[in-house]
Amino acid sequence: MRVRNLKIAIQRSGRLNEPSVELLRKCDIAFDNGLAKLRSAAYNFPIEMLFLRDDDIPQYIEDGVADIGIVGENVLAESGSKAAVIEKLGFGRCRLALATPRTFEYTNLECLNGRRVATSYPNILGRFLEANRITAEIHTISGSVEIAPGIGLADVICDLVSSGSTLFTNGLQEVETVMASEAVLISRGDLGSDLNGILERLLFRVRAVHAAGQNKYILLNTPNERLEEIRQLRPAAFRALPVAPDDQAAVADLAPSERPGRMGR
Ligand code: PRT
Ligand code: ZN
Repeated sequence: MRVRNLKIAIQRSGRLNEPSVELLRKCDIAFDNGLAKLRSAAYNFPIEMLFLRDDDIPQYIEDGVADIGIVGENVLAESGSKAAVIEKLGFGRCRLALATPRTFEYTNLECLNGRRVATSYPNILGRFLEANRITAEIHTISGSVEIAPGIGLADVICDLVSSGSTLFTNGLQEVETVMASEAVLISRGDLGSDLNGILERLLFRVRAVHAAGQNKYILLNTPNERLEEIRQLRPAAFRALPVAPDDQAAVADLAPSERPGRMGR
């Protein structure tokens, strides 16, 4: 029997679409990605992409419409879905934060007792307030949360923040982090051995892309007499090519991107 394709749900348009598509392409998965397309099968890997609204992805995975998906941890936590996180992806980083007007004299969470908080994340916020024994009124709104205090709808907001400029331009100050978030690969628990095999192959590639992004390939020319000195500093470095003139060599090495190794003075 022919094994069916693994189905991966990714955001159709929005902040996670481009990095998700780019990740799959870096995994050497070739597919068409027209905006009008809702699904697209890869030409060279047993996977099919489903392009969906991010909020719907956890439910589609639970219902078996998709097997795996890429969403923000914030969306997964809000959905209450049982889909499991199988890999953190390192993009779409942000935080769900509480913010007040800058005129609000905030000292600690107790200041929120009895206040109205506007958010698109009532479930995460409700759990956070309960865990901290704060009684506040949650107003659920689906967008433009940052204008809620200005129009008298709420005293406080709970919204996603990355650079902080939206809060700043709306006269708000960030006062507490409710949760940190980044894009994650999520999966249904019961994929069966064939689909799990495809998922393992995909994960191997995702991890290789991640590892490659954390290293720099160093290639330099050096006089032959300094080769030994380089080997002392970078034992894994190797003589890649002889180069002209004869007393020179090209040396190659891998070094972590954040802290490139010193290969000489
Ligand atoms: O249409 P669909 O439902 O699929 O998309 P969406 O509009 O719900 O989501 P989208 O594309 O805005 O965000 C998708 C995911 O990106 C979120 O669920 C987060 O996991 C992640 N992400 C990362 C962000 C941000 N950073 C972010 N800054 N999502 C939203 N924002 C918004 C925030 O709501 C606020 O309006 O950006 C504004 C704040 O940004 P700064 O830089 O001014 O702080
Ligand atoms: Zn959404």
